[in-house]
Amino acid sequence: RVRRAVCPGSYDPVTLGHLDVVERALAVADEVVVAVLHNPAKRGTFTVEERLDLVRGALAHAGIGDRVRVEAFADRLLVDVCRDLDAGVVVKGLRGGTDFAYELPMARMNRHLTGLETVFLPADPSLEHVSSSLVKEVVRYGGDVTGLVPDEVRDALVARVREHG
Ligand code: COD
Repeated sequence: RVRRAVCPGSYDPVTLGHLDVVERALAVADEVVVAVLHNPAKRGTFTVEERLDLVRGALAHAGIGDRVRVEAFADRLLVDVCRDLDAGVVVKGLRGGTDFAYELPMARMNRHLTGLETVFLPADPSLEHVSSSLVKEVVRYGGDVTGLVPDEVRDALVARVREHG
C-alpha cells in the first residue's frame, strides 16, 4: 500500500469513469491527489477553475472526498508533479487496447525519467465507453449523458453548448 497516489488527467470535464478510478485508487493508496493538468495556451471546454469545482462537487456528492485532494498543474511533466507532491505512484484506468497503446509508452517514459511507477486499473465494463470527448460530442448533438457524468456536469455541459450555439 502506498501513501499517496496521483490520478492525472485533463478532466474536461470529469466523468463517472474518472470518479470510479479515483475511488478505486483509494484501495491502493492512503491518499489520492486528482491532478488536473492543463495547457494554459489551449482553451478547453471548461476553465481550470470550473474543472476543479466540478471534480470537487462530484467527489463530495459521491461521498469519496475524504482522502482525496484536487489540484491544478499548468503544463508540467507528470514526474515533476509527482515529485513535488511526494507521490509514489500514478493510478490510471484502462478502457481497452487503445488506452493501453497510448499509456504504455508514457508509463515507461515516466519510469525512465524518475522511477515513477504506474498502476493500471481495468475500467469498469459499464463505463468503458465513457470519455470526456465522447460525452461532449453526445451533448453537442443533443443526446442525453445522464448516468455517464454527474448530473451537475451534465447540466454544465448542456449550458455550455447552448452558450456556444
Ligand atoms: N474508465 C476508466 N478510466 C478512465 C475513464 C473510464 N471511462 N475515463 C478516463 N479514465 C482515466 C484514464 O486513466 C485516463 O488516463 C485518465 O482517466 C484521464 O483521462 P483524461 O481524458 O481526463 O486525460 P488525458 O488523457 O487528456 O490526460 C493525459 C495526461 C494529462 C495524464 C498526460 O498527457 C500527461 O501525463 N501529461 C503531462 C505531461 C507529461 O508528463 N508528458 C510526458 C508523459 S511520458
